[in-house]
Amino acid sequence: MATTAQVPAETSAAGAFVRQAYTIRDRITADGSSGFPAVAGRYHLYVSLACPWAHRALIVRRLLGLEEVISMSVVDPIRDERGWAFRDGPGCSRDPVNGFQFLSEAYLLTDPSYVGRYSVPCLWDRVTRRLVTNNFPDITIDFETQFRAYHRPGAPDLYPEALRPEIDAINALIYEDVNNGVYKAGFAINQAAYEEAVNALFARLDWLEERLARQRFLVGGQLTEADIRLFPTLVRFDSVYHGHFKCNLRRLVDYPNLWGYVRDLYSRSHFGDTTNFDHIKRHYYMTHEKLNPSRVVPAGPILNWAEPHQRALLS
Ligand SMILES: N[C@@H](CCC(=O)N[C@@H](CS)C(=O)NCC(=O)O)C(=O)O
Repeated sequence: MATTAQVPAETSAAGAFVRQAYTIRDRITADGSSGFPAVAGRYHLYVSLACPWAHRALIVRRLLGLEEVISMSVVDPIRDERGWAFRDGPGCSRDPVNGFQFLSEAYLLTDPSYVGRYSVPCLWDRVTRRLVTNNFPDITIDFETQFRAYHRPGAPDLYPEALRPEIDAINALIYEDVNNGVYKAGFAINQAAYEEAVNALFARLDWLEERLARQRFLVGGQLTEADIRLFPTLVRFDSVYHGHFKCNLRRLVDYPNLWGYVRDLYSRSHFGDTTNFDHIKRHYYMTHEKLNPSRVVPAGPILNWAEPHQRALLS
């Protein structure tokens, strides 16, 4: 079993946020050579609608038409010291596969000595009764490349072979400075670590703003895995990262191209309709008690996602 003991995400000696390494890292393969064959009805995806890493998997599952192939449960957005839980509530689902009350049960059945965080997204295997992976970058890539036989007719190729080097390169930059950058700013425990993260984040947003002035999508004139990974961070930006994580040099709406780009994606099937601001805001403001001890959830910001954009002219 490809799991190892680990320590939770925490802060370095210099006060910087350090993301834990992913520890359950098996892969699903079309030919079954990994021991986990891509088979309809075998796997179950656990997600939170609040979580940007899980949001990627939600979008890809729907874009590729895998809803009937890979089943899914949505955890309650409020996480306490027991971790993610299955409760009744708007937009949440119970766990129909195992009847778990807490996501920790899936981790501990997989590896009774597991000491890491019980994170979403993760993928459960009904046959071996264990988690296959909680390594979020692999989940979307395996949906895109290993489940091809089950994609809906006309499904987009989100990870085309010819574009993979460029997609991988831009994903690495965006992960470091933007996707994880907002967490590094938000969870820094001293001024220097915060400033380093926030400056790198906004330098990268400035760079993306320029790139997206000339092209509709991040790579190759078509929607790819790179856009799927950037969208969940951008769509949350003004609602949670700007205030709660102190990423406030600028708002996203102050960047005409980035704001147009994210509205363009939001208006497409399976981007806006997988975005749940109620779960997003309640999760961030009510779960990170150190950052927001009152757990009061702000009312704003008011954002007009339907504002017209001219992005089609760039195609
Ligand atoms: N597995 C990764 C990435 C996924 C992730 O961070 N998921 C968050 C939600 S956005 C989570 O489930 N955290 C659970 C926890 O910290 O207890 C990690 O834990 O760093």
